Parts: sequence; C-alpha cells; structure tokens
Amino acid sequence: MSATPDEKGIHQWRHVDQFPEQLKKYWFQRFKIWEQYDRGIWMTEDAWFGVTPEPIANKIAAHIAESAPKEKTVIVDAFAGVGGNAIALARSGRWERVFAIEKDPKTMKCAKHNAEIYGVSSKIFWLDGDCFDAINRFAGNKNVVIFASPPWGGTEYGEDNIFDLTKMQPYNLEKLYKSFNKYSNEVVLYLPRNSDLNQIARYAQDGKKLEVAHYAIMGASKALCVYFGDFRFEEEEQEQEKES
Ligand code: MGP
Repeated sequence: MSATPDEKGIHQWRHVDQFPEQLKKYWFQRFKIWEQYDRGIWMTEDAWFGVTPEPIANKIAAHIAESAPKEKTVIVDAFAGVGGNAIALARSGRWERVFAIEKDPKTMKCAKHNAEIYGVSSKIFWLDGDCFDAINRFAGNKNVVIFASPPWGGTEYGEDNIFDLTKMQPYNLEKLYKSFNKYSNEVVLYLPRNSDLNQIARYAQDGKKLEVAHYAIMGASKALCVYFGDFRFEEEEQEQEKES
C-alpha cells in the first residue's frame, strides 16, 4: 500500500525536510495521528490539524458503539476528511453500514487510500459532495446515527479561553445541530476542547442529560464530543439501576 500520490495537493511526506514549516509540529505527532503512518498514509496540508488522532478516533468509535440505541445499524461520518473517524467507525465492527461524506475530491482520495491501508475501504460507502445535501438520502431512515467533525474555522479556536460556538466558521453549532437532527435523534459532534458548555447545554431535551466527553492524549484534552440523543453509557446505566 505504498502507492505514491501523483496529484498536486495530495502528499505522502516521508521526511521532515519535505514538511511545510508551519506544520512541523504535526510531523512529530504523525504516529499519534496515524499508527500506520509509515505504510504510506496520504494527507492534504489542511488535514494535519483537522484529522482526529487514531487513538481518539478509536475511543470515540467505541463510545458510540457501546452507547447508541441497539436498533441503530447505520452511521454517517458527515465530514469524513482524510478518513480518520470513518476508518475507526468501520473498524469497530458495530455497524451494518458506514457512510463517509466528503466534498473535496483530493481529500476524498486520501480517505479512500488511507482506508485501504487499514483494510476497511470496502466496508465504507463513500459519498462525494456537500454533507448538507448528501445527508438528504437518509431522510425517513430511522436507523441512522450521525457523527460530525466539522471545520472549526482554523486553529485560532485555541486563542480564546472559552470558544463561542455561535461564531464557529463556516458552520456554527445551531446550523450543525439543526441540519443533522432533522435526520437523526442521535448526533455526535466533535468540537473544540474549550467550547462553551453553556451553549451546548441549551440543546438538552426535556430535562434529559447531554453527555459531553473530553478526549485526551497524554493527559491533554484535544477535543470534546457532544452526544445528542438517546445514547446510554455504561456508568449512566449503573446509576439508574442503583436508583431503581
Ligand atoms: P490542534 O489545534 O493542533 O491542537 O488540534 P494541539 O495539537 O492540542 O496543539 P497545541 O498547539 O494546543 O499544542 C488538536 C486536535 O483538534 C486535532 O488533532 C484535531 O483532532 C482537532 N482539530 C483541530 N482543528 C483546527 C480542527 C478543525 O478545524 N476541525 C476538527 N474537526 N477538528 C480539529
């Protein structure tokens, strides 16, 4: 799986000297991002700060697998990027179908190639196009969970103590939640670690709790996920059993 990309904008960096200066920190994190990086992972420049690091993608996939309602058999990765989450979701083995939507053709090529490296390319249904259009094909389908790791408007999110999700670019929390909630009650959003939790809490329904999980590497939070809908985590179930 060492095929070398032959298209401008798709890279298989093999040495730090080939790496753009502003992205150098990611070169040193490459095996935290992709354990199988050396098997010929393809990346775009933007993918370095957008992709979910593999241990985190695996953890999220495990959390969704254990907590999603059992009758849900399909999962959609709405912003597939170079494939980190879709690959982890497919590897979890929990889903009858995993769909991955990506609108940038070069990024999509990377995702398909990377999924081949991880041996799950044929387990993922690839959908080209804007996710807000592509998601329409799931209208009326009751067994879908939607996972979305949207762009956060660049790396500047880290400059604020608390990140204002109403100002997230190009899509804010309201747009993301409303667009996806039309198609599924179960929506998982991957958001900046410093996201305003008060803004998130407003989406809790009928006195129900909303699960928010921080995902860390070596003790440092990288991002959080909000689990909208009827996800049931083991600890929560144990608590409810104790109460009854
Ligand atoms: P980072 O901004 O590079 O922070 O991304 P890091 O490595 O903690 O850097 P430091 O300078 O604070 O030390 C951390 C993680 O956030 C990345 O691995 C991605 O998973 C995620 N991430 C970062 N950005 C800018 C985005 C984004 O725009 N969209 C999504 N979905 N994830 C992002």
